[in-house]
Amino acid sequence: MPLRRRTLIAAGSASAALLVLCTFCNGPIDAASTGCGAAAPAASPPAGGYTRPWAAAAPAEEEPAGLGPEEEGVTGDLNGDGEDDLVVFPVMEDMMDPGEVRLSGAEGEEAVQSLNPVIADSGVVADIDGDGYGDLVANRTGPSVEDSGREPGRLTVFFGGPGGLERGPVGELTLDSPGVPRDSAEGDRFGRVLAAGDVDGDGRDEVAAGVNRPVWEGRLPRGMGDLILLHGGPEGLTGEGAVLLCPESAGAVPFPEKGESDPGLLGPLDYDSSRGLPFMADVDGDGDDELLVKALLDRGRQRTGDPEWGFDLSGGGVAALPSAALPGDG
Ligand SMILES: [Ca+2]
Ligand SMILES: [Ca+2]
Ligand SMILES: [Ca+2]
Ligand SMILES: [Ca+2]
Repeated sequence: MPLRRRTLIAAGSASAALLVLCTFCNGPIDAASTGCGAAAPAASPPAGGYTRPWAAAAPAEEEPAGLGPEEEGVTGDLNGDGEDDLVVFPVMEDMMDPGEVRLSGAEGEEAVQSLNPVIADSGVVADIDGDGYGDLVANRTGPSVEDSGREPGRLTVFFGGPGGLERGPVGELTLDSPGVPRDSAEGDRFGRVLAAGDVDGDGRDEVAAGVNRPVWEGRLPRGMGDLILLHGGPEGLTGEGAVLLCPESAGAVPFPEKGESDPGLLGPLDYDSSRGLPFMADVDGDGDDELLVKALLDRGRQRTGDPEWGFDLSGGGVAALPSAALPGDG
């Protein structure tokens, strides 16, 4: 995206100059340390152009209905009745309590299922094993409030069925699991941001998990994140065939954050997860989902209307969907 790069240089401000200088004086995050060296080949747009299902598929601006003031949550159909169930993650003072699932169509004690013993702060509902029931992929937090943002990220799966959550947690996955790129590290935030969809049309959903870049100069990198594509199966998520996806390889370029000298990337996640939102949708109409990232351009949670970049991951390949190839609002 040459336009954005020109804008950065033309700004000519002290902060922009500082940004460029400090990118190098502080020791750049290079390809060797991140595995983010090569640009992905550009995907060929479909003859009729990309469609815009992302308007419906993109994460909603507002939290799901039914959440309390100290709760966050995600929705999806775990018990297969066609209605969304609500997965609740306590936050603030209750953040070390296990979350719960509030099932659609159930009453009394059966209406609520605890995620105990898992303490999670985010998740996504996806059909990991392809049986037609939504499954919950949960991001486990650390053992205490202090550790929750610093402990290496861990993902676990609860399988859905007619009774809601029927099996799990199973298959805990970290950056140290066999086949997963990168290594676990303090503050890696692996899985704090999640998206799911079927990228290869085999009936099982894949999961894209956000991951912060490695610490450098003792500092946790803010706003510098990538995604790792993970495959699922009957025993949960596996590292086999995992793929590291970097913003730069889809043509995204760094830009300065308003009021800060930190370099920020147009990346999928931030340390506080407010930088970008990944999601999946079939934008070329071939029946497989593409992975898209909607950028959050500032701390005010202002979200752009369209995805900024993404990848077509069908057929085991990695092809870039830079914003220039995706239609805008016009
Ligand atoms: Ca349901
Ligand atoms: Ca399932
Ligand atoms: Ca699949
Ligand atoms: Ca597609």
